[in-house]
Amino acid sequence: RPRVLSGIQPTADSFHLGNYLGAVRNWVAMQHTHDAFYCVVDLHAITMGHDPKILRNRSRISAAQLLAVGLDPEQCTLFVQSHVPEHAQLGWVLSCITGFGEAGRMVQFKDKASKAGQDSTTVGLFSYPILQAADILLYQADQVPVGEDQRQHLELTRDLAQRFNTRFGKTFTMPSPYIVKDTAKIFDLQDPTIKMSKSASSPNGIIELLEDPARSAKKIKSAVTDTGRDILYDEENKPGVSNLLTIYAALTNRAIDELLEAYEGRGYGDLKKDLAEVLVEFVKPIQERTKLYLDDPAQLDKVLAVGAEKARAVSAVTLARAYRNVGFLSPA
Ligand code: AQP
Repeated sequence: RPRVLSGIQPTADSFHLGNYLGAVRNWVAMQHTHDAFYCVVDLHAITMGHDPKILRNRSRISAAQLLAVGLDPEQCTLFVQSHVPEHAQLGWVLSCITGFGEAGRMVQFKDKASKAGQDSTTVGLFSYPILQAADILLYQADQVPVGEDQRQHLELTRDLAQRFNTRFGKTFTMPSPYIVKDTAKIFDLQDPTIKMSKSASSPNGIIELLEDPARSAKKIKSAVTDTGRDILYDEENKPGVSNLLTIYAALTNRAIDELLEAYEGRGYGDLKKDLAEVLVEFVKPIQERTKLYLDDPAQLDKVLAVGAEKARAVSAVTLARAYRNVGFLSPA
């Protein structure tokens, strides 16, 4: 079976629909076809400033949500990044073969740094994509299921794998991004020209899986739509309606063409009302299951402990090989 690795940051009290449709939904599918490793990347979550108590809580909420949307610890390895010290260890080695200019060209870093300002921008935020490369390469992943916003980081990962292998001998598998075109970028409901995002979206622009479903329904109904009245899929001229169609199609497993046919001659209001209902029915069981997992933190911690052990069995082998190849003495 090909190997996959992906991660999600515990930086909010809930995942949003973009996280789910762009990435996590594919994780669930791939656990049945791949040797899958998924992690809650808490090391990444401290790059922008955080509160320790909130972080701890969000790490548990993230793991609970991943189980609630369908990850099965019998089918995949689910773990918390900080439980596996090899991530930080390999991150250091990779940072020593990454150019300063190369890391500085990462668009996500530039965006976040420009918003935070120089005094609040950490070195951790700068080296974030290098740690991400370590996450992936440690597991010798063949594929990395992510949203479109991660494509550049994946390119860096590939460059680093290639460079390391060329300089120090074959050590890492070359990973490929696994990006499903239809849902690679879910847009903000209030500004459908930007991606739905924890940090950049306004509260009405983002659907959180764990928020009150009535609130989600309201947000769908007040989503910005476009001029004209026809329901058409046209990303350029009708980004708002197109985004709603993408979400609708993904949640119902229907083709966009089928939806266009069903809504021919009908208005935006009908589309929004129906999508709101679909969404409410979709999130309700996820919320119930998340609550069940959170109500039993001992069991959740056990799942994560087993996951960390399985993850270490793989990552320790890769790290040892990388250390050896880079020239570190083996401990006697
Ligand atoms: N809008 C999106 N559409 C499709 N995929 C998305 N992802 C994030 N936003 C969208 C994918 O979700 C996965 C987890 O991402 P993350 O943990 O890195 O989350 P994030 O980047 O912190 O999420 P945000 O909302 O994008 O946060 P900010 O605004 O802080 O950058 C990834 O695979 C990502 O591609």
